[in-house]
Amino acid sequence: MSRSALEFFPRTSLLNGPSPLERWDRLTDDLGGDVEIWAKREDLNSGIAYGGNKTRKLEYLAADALAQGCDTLVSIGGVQSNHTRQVSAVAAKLGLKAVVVQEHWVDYDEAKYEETGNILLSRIVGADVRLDPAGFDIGFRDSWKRAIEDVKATGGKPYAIPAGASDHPLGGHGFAGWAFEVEDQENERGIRFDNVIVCSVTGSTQAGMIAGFAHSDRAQDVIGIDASATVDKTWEQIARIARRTAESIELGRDIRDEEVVLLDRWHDDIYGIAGPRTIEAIRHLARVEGVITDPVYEGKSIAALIDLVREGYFSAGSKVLYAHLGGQPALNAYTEAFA
Ligand code: 5PA
Repeated sequence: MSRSALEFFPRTSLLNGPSPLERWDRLTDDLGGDVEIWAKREDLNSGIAYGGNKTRKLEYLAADALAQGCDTLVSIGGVQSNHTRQVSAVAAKLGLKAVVVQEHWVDYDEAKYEETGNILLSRIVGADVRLDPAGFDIGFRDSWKRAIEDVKATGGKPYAIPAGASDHPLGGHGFAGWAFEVEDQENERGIRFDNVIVCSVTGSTQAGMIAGFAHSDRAQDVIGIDASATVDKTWEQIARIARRTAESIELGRDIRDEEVVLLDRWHDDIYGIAGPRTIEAIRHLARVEGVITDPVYEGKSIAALIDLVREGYFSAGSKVLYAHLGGQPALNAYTEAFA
């Protein structure tokens, strides 16, 4: 009974209850009306510095940090990381400190890229923001290990959170809970989704969904859209975290390789920069539904959703759930992409 096993893990409340579930009527009609498009709005999940997918994951990691008596959250991401902004804001909310390493994951030199958007918010909430020249990689990083050692050296007690809160024993739990939350919302409304579309980079969002939905044999209905452009690494990380999470929440069986579905046609060949199709998809969703997505993550998965519906990937009458994971604050650092 994996659902009840998840309930044994301590959780610090950071969300405004279940995230909103909505039908996107105009996008459904715009794409021909045969496939119903719904969205679950993790971009609206919390009042803490705009929330997003990491805030849901951090409910479990923050509880662990507090239980261990840690006083500083230490994490890492790119300059415009949504994750480090959410770690910084959650630290503020809980009365902890935050040290966040911002690596040079993206070669994008718009003016004020290192000053506006997410990094501005991290500074406003009081994080110790450290810029580092290293390039993109979702693995464990020396700069992050150094930051952890620095906190110890100055008498602090660090809580280490890897990129995207992913490669961590509790990284998948938040989105395993998301899968159960979707099933509750389905039951309340008397509907059932045939597929979920989710953007993947560091992997624990999709991995958690897989571990959660596996208990009702729906894991293979979760379609990951790679935005890392290092697809093999991301697939391997999703599979590893899904297996670890499934074991931790007592699924009672292993996750099969075919339950880890990651499509690789929408990453625009590079992490962190949007190609013309992504920009077009962002404008399209915005003009049809008034919903904003970003050029690094959600714009890529929206482009995939639109293309897949147009290509007839989903059978007529099916219901597709788009997981909107947040990320809009980065837009201010990408104004030239919309010039
Ligand atoms: C991110 C990640 P995963 O990393 O869990 O696969 O999630 C991908 C994702 N959508 C999807 C948004 C808005 C995201 O922010 N962001 C990272 C960051 O540093 O912000 C971890 C890469």
